[in-house]
Amino acid sequence: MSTKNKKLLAWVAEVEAMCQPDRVEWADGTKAEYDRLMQLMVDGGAATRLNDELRPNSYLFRSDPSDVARVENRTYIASRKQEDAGPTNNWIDPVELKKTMTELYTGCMKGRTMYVIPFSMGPIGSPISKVGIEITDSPYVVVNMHIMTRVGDKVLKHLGEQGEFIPCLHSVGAPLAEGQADVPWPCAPIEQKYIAHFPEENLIWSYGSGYGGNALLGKKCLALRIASNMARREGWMAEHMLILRFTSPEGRRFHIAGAFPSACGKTNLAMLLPTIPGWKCETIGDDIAWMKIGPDGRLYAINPEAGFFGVAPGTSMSSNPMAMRTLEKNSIFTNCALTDEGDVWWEGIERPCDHAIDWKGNSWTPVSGAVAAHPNARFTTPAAQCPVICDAWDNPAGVPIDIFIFGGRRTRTVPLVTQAFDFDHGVFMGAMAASETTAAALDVGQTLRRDPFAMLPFCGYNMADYWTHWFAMGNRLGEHAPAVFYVNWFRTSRDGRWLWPGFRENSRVLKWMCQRVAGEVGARETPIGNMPVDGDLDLSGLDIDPQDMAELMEVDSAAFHADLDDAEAFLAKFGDRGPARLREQLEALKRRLA
Ligand code: GTP
Ligand code: SPV
Ligand code: MN
Repeated sequence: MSTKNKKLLAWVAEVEAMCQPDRVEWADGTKAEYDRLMQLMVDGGAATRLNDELRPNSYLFRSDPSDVARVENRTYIASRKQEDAGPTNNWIDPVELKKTMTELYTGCMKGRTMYVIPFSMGPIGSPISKVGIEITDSPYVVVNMHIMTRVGDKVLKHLGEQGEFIPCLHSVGAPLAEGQADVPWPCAPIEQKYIAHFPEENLIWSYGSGYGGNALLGKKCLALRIASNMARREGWMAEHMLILRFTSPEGRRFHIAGAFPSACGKTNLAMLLPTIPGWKCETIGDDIAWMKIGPDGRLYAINPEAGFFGVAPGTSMSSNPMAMRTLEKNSIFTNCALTDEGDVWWEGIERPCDHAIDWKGNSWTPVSGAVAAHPNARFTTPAAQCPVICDAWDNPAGVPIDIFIFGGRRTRTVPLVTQAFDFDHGVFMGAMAASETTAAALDVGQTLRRDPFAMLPFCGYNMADYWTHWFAMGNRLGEHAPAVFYVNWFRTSRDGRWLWPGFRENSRVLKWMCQRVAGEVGARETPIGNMPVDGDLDLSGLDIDPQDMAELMEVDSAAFHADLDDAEAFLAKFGDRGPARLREQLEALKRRLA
């Protein structure tokens, strides 16, 4: 440990006194530390080292079957006033919540090591980056943070004696009594889990879960819920967006940021290997974008993360070859299946598997009648290993965004692609976005829900104020505001087939967007937005039924009308706090559909 930051030292001492760990270790971010913690977890039965010939330096973990995803019902925005959290967030008075959680935290690290992880979200020293300190009793969290963020002494050095940091406290909530043996995946029962945010103090307290966004606090808790608050106060944006660079055969570059809800295709699009000749895609980020207006008036984005925490099932050499190559080595797998050869396996990997150990640790065969990998099984892998990582991915200045894409999972109603008439209309599209729910959250059921800007679970304040902030950013950006598009890769036929091949073929839709921005193609105006003129969407070499294509491009006014009723009811939840410009957009759409 090498810091003289008084605030940090005081906070660590305070947490140590409360949580009562057996010992305290400061994470230095080195490979030696990573290897030592992995060995500790292999010895303790929490991790399995994979076959080094098939998957060098990689490990598999199986979580407790109750702790497999984010828990939205246990996620709280504890602002002083409830209306500042808004109708879409869970709220508890911060004083009350701290009291409840202090009781839980008292003695909660007994028998365990408390790790102090200094980390940077974004390149160290970038004007957009932030320093966080995560305190955790989970060595699994430490090794994941090594990959997902920039960890260690270099962060402490940058922080200095006076620097500001975001305190992130995490415990799995499973103290060990004297002599009590540990379990492979310690966690607390659901009613004791709290993923708490105190936005007015830039403070995060998480208790009871060891999984993903519940526990790796730099990600959803800091980089979205807390950062969205800071961004609004400071005039920038923290969004649930992938970032990519798309380059035309002539060498013209377009930077695209896309917001889709969890498990709706960000990682896949970010690493896209285009099927159309001459076009090139390079990855900058796959989940989160922090964006600030630059000196030239354009919007610059950085990826605050350093790794990908991606959905494993469905990832294959045909759907996402660049992800498959990224995770060939130095990766952590959670809740995937283990093959007899000592490699990982999951549904949709497009490799045969006759026998495996499933995510629950049981013997599995293809006729077992259950999935081998949990639907929210994940890989943690270093961004720098991605074969198509963009050379600008860790540029502290970021990349200038030309295009925003919104979207979600809609089996019906929503066509393949539409372009907003202008930025205000684009904000309306983002605000009214809806998606069918996925396995990325444990407790949201299987329904269609409104998920504005894919931020429903991640906006750390009143969503109505968030929309106002989007309009304010639009005002400031003016003619530099990115063009806005809405996509749906997930439309199905009446007999349940995907109508659009998706994945690598999505490059065709990106090409159309870039050509629109470059003024190379026109558009057909429809009530819901501008759509491709017949022949402009490049379908060359693609074997797609013209009937399916027609259905993908259809605008069903009656279905949109029904959707509008739902959107209107959603907007009504926010009362007068919802921006008038959003209601104007809604009325205008109604008139166009009539
Ligand atoms: P989070 O990490 O939870 O934020 O998810 P994400 O938005 O990065 O989603 P991801 O790219 O991991 O995709 C999630 C699931 O959607 C996977 O099972 C993919 O196979 C599937 N998927 C992604 N893109 C497409 C597509 O274009 N078409 C279809 N049909 N499925 C897709
Ligand atoms: C998401 O759910 O959007 C994720 C996974 O990216 S987690 O980090 O668990 O939030
Ligand atoms: Mn995500």
